[in-house]
Amino acid sequence: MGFLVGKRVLIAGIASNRSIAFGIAQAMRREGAELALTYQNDRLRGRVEKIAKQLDSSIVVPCDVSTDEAIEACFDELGKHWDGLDSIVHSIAFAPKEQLEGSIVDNTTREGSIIAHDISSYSFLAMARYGRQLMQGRNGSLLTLSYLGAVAAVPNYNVMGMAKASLEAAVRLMAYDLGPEGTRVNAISAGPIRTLAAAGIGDFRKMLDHVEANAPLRRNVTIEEVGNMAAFLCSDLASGITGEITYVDAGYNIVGMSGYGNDEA
Ligand code: NAD
Ligand code: 0WE
Repeated sequence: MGFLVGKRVLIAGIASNRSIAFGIAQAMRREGAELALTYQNDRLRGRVEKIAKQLDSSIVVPCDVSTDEAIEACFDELGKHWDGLDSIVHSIAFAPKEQLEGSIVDNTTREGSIIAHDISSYSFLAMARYGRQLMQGRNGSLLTLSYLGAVAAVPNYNVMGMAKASLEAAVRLMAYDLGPEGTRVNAISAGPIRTLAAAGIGDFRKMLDHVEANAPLRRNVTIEEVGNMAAFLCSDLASGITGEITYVDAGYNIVGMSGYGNDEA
């Protein structure tokens, strides 16, 4: 029997079958969870509904996280289907494209910074607030997705690095706040994966090649591998883990001298 049997999970951030959130949904479904999915806008609705069918899910609700009203409406709608919720998966990030290149000092705008932090960090906190009631008394958990750029200077990641640092701090503060009611809060810091969010990034191939050449495992990670860690973290197997950032990156983050000792410069 799967280790998520009887768990109800809301998953936000599926845009395609390459999305990290899709890998997470598949792994959780495999382990027996019941899933509800959100979609950002009408452009994505049909696609997410099709994916929901594959995952035996009939709960598909809109949730553009740029307003509290939409987030509140999403949980109101969910409450019509479910009388309780065990986990929320937040797999959402956005910064205006032109913010993700060149000099962070020259190119970052006040507006770009506000959007990046709003959509990529604050929205996780807001989802926790509006989901809190449904999660009462179930020893549930919240999960978000981060990236190495939160804690190290990654070229071009720029203001998204600031937003991910804020997100990781939010994980710790939320874990401290919600711990007394039994709710755990964690993040997975994933290695680079070719998704829609990566599609717009120049030189992404070069980053994947760099990780493949230098990560201890000498390869990149998959959405299936991130999905397995997500399923574990949201399960009772992880009942003692909260406030933690877990790397699923083929070990790349522990290397202290990338390139030295292999053929890459
Ligand atoms: P993706 O494009 O498949 O998913 C990003 C999702 O964010 C989409 O579903 C999109 O609809 C959603 N989104 C953006 N703005 C939104 C809004 N205003 N309201 C609601 N939803 C909104 O890409 P992905 O790579 O699967 O990204 C998921 C998460 O994983 C992000 O937090 C990203 O930072 C993180 N991450 C990605 C990588 C990578 O290399 N792909 C690595 C580490 C972490
Ligand atoms: O978190 C991310 C990407 C998030 C992202 C992607 C986009 C592309 C389209 C946020 N906003 C936007 N806005 C858009 O208009 N990653 C971890 C993937 C990623 O993005 C990078 C990376 C990596 C890795 C950008 C620069 C350098 C490295």
